[in-house]
Amino acid sequence: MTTSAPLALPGYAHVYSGKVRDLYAPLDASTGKPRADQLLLVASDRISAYDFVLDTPIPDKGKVLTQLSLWWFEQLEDLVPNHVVSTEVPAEVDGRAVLVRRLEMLPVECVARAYLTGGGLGEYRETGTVSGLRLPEGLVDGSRLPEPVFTPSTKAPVGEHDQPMPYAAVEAAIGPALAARVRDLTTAILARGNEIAAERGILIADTKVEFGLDADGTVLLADEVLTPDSSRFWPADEWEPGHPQPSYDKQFVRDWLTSPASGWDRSADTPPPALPDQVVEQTRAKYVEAYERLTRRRLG
Ligand code: Q0Z
Repeated sequence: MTTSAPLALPGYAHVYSGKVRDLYAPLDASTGKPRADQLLLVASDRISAYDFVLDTPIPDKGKVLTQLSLWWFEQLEDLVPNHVVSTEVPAEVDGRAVLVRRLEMLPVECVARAYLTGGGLGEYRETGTVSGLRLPEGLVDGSRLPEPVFTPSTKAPVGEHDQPMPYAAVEAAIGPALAARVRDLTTAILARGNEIAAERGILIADTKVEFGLDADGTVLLADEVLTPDSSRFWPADEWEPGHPQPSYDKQFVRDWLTSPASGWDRSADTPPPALPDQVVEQTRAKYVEAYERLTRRRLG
C-alpha cells in the first residue's frame, strides 16, 4: 500500500483525501483559520481499477471530470440547485477544482439505475426485485429498465464497499419527506442525463449523487454529477444486453491489467503494475471523447 502526501495549496488547509480526489478548506484571510462555509474540491489525475488506485496518472482526467460536472450542473439547474460557488481556484489546480458551499451532507449514497447490471442485477437474479421494487421478468445483464430506479446505499469509509440500503432505512435516517425528495431528484437526474447523453452516443447505466442541506433546509446537489467516476458510461453503439457491457472510459485499462502482458494476478493481493504509455494515451482519449461528445465543447 502506497500513499502520497496531498498537494500543499497556499491559502488552503487539506481536509480529506478520497481515492482520486482531495478536499481543502479555504483559509480566512484575516484569521488564517479554515472557513466553515466553503470547501475546495480538487479532482486529481489518479485512476482506480479493480479497487486499486493505480500508480500511473491519466493526464487531464481531473480536468475532464471537473469540467463535465460543471456542465451537468448547468443542464440540471432547473431540476435542482447545486453547491458551486466559483471556479476561481489556485493556478496549481486550475480547471480541476471548484469552490463550493459547505453543506450538511445527507448520510445516504443516492444511486439510480437506468440499466440492469452490477449489484442491481445480482438482487434481480435472486429475488426479481431491485432495491425491493418488483421488475418485469426476463431482464438480463445490460437490459434497460422501464424507468430509473432509486437504489440507495450506505456511505462506507474509504477501502470498504457501500452496502445497499432499504428505502425504509433511508426514511429512518433522514425522514420520509427528505427521502422522497432525494429519491425523486436522483431518478430525475439520471433520466435527464440519459435524454441528453443518448443523442450523443453514451448510455448512463447508473449513477451515484450526493445531496446536502443549506441552513434553510434547502436540498442542493453536491459533490460531482454524471461523471465516469460516479456513473457507468457505456458506448451506445456497442450496447447488447445479455452480457457485461464494455466501460466507456476504463476498458483499455481493464483489458490490459487482465491480459498476460501485464503479468498481474488480480486474485493475488498484489498492487497492479504501472500502465504502458499506449494504454494511458488511449484512456486519456476516451475521457476527452466523453467530455467532447456530451458537452459538444472542446476541452480547453
Ligand atoms: C464531499 C469528497 C474528497 C471531494 C464531503 N458541498 C459539500 N459540503 C460538505 N461536504 C462535502 C461537499 Cl461536496 C463533501 N465529499 C466527498 C471527498 C474530495 C469530495 F476527498 N466529502
